[in-house]
Amino acid sequence: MLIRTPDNGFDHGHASEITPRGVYAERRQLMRWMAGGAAGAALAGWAQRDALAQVVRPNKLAALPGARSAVAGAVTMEKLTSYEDASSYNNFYEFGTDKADPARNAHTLKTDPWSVEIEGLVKKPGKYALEDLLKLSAQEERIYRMRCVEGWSMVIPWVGYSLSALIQKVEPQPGAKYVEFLTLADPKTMPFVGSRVLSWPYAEGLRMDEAMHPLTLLSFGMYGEVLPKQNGAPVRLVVPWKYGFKNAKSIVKIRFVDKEPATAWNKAAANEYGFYSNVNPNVDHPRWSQATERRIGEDGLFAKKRKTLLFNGYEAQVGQLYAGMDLKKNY
Ligand SMILES: Nc1nc2c(c(=O)[nH]1)N[C@H]1C(S)=C(S)[C@@H](COP(=O)(O)O)O[C@H]1N2
Ligand SMILES: [Mo]
Repeated sequence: MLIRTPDNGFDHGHASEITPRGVYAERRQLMRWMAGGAAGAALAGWAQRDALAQVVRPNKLAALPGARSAVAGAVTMEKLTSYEDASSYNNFYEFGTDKADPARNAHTLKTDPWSVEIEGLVKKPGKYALEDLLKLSAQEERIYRMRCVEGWSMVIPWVGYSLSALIQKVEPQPGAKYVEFLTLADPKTMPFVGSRVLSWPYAEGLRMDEAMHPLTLLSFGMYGEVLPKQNGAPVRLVVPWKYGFKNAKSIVKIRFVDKEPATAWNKAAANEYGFYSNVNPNVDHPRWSQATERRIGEDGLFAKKRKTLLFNGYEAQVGQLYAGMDLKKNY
């Protein structure tokens, strides 16, 4: 989602964002075999996850299992994106603007010790240690589609719990209408903080009812392990009906506010990235269509694009949040 500014000279349009992937033919064939047909149904989810971990994970991170979530809509049976793709094709601009940069550069991120500061219109503000956040509620596994504004998607088994569990614990005041998320901006460990592509720290926001929706996940892991650094360790947001950029990584501050907070991408290009950022095939990005998407892992020369679904397919769960709103205006 690189944008053009007079001084960075970047102009990555749509097509060039979809960098051709290396072909790992044998591995992919194996995955297809594992996930295909009847075997696929049996191997979907847990078993497939374990199989994936064994096949593509030579150096595992610490285990972080979660019980399968019972939240409505929290588990899609679609084929999982391989761990390798999900952890090597990333957006994390603090570590560079190329999709391969985060996996290359994020090793410098220090995730221990870590704490998240809760502040603003809330009865129990304070600094919450990661260890305490991890235990605040039971860890669940949720298999979500993730759709990036650039036109690609993945299916990832996240581990975490509903953000609402944390919000209830810290007791927002009645005046709190929005939740703002601020992420780490440490120039010593993040080589691109200080670049002028975005203003730092990376900021995101949700309306209170969006933040309280059971599908909104505070995530600590994926594929049964703690998050890799390039995926936003040690704690990030996953909001499956919104474009990927709403999913703030490496969160250090959660602030309860009364007004719609500024967000990093909206500040960078307000006409391209609105506050809501709901996945919507009917509202084009000014420079490209949002009607279709490419599933990462299916990007062979002849792979068909998929139709993008309203709210990324989560309309039954979240459509009500936007009843009566003009989604063309509130993009
Ligand atoms: N702090 C921070 N969070 C971020 C970003 C970023 O650049 N910095 N990029 C966003 C974008 S554009 C996307 S698509 C997702 C990508 O998450 P993933 O790499 O785990 O797939 O992270 C989002 N969260
Ligand atoms: Mo994105």
